[in-house]
Amino acid sequence: MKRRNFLMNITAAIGGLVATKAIAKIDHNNMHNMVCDINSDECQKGDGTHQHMNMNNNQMPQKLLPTSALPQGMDLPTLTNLKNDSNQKGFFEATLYLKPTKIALTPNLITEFWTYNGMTPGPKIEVFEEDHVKITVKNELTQPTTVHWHGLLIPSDQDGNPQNEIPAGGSRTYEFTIPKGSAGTYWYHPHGHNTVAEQVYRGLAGTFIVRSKHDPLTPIPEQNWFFSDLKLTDKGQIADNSMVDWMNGREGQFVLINGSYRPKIKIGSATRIRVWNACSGRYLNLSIPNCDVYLVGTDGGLLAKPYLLTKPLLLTPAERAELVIMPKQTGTVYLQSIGYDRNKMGNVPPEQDIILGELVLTKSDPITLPNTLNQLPNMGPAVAHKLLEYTEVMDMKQPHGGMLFLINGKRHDMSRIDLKSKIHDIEEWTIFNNSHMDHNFHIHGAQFIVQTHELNGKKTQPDYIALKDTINLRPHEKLTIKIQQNLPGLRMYHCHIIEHETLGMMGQLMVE
Ligand SMILES: [Cu+2]
Repeated sequence: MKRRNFLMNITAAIGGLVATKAIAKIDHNNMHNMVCDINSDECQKGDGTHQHMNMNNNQMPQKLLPTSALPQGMDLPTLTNLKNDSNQKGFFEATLYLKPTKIALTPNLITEFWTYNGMTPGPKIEVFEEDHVKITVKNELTQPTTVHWHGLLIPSDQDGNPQNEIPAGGSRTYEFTIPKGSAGTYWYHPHGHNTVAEQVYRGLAGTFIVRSKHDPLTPIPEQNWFFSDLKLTDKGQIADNSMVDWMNGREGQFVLINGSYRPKIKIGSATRIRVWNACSGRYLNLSIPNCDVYLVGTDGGLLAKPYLLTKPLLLTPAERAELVIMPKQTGTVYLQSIGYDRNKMGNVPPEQDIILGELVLTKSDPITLPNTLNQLPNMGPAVAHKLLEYTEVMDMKQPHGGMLFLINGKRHDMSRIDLKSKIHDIEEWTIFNNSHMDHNFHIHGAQFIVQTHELNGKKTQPDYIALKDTINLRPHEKLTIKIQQNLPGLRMYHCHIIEHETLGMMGQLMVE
């Protein structure tokens, strides 16, 4: 009997579900030991093998909670501050407890998250430039963790590298001084070995704001929009990653702002908004209708001068922005993420616009923003050059559907130093996304300035000069950045689609 007939007979006899399993097993055996570039001809021969692999290695579909199960339209919650236990001026001392926490999303829906101090997002840390920070972390989870202070310019041994894990039940104290001139919008999240994806999607992430005593935007009222992604099973519990999540980066059915689903956000006058994309894999392409929207800051602090946005603001996972929003009309509009095609793998539905919240606008007199916001470092000529290449390969011996995401042909290895830099050297890095889907690039220990984008043979310069620690790359895009590491030690660089980072797309830089 031919295989096709054989499978049809099984389907007829015992139902489609089991037959699907049988196909999966046969295809898996056929593909065993296969290693290929996902874009190569070998990987996509006419039998559609590539497509089958994406489908057949998928887990049984998980039933998800309908989006109608969570309340919408609540007032945007404010983020709770982490209490400073010190009375000493210029000193911030506190404790973060990591623990499983049951949270009632509705009176009938109790979800177990992993939290910092019982809340998700974790408590907001707010300090001034030059403050000394001492934070003790008590790990009450059953797996090791670290805390990475994303974007902050602090010593590498205090930055939560995967080599420095806090064991389950253990604790450690992180201690660092916030450098002068580094006021900006940062965050903290775990960075342990192979555990980041799960720890973040279970709720571990929080905001970290560094203030300047000479902030040119100080009189403007502020809001914080911390975007996170939540995927709940029909039982209301945090869903495991599916194969599609591992391939494309996890996306849940709920996008939350400050932990609330589609909240109501009141903007009664010109308002400064700090925005975080703390989603594991979701790209946000923010549309804020009926307002003048000025971009005033990025990952590492304020821009040199305000930049009026004329299109949606793309924020990829881990990127931050500071905006000043001035309502032009009174009324209620949707805050949306406009569908952005990042060339996901597999049979996934086309990207759609999604509603993130409801903006209740009150027209107010526009304010004049200062012409100059910040003095950005003038990086001179580069004295060293580095080249990174992102690729994707399939290796059916690997878990999570067999995808590996590589930098310079290698997957992350904690014991290997991939690159070396001399402390204080100004370097030019070229990052080449030699793959078919968008990835972003994040590096620890420094804020860089993008010099050029190159796509389809066309070189362009960024629309504005900005301090960045995370930046997106389109498929086959080449990006050059200038970067200076001013502290010695080991630094990680990686794609911040957390599943890709976990599946290998991370490297290690030693600064000496
Ligand atoms: Cu990636």
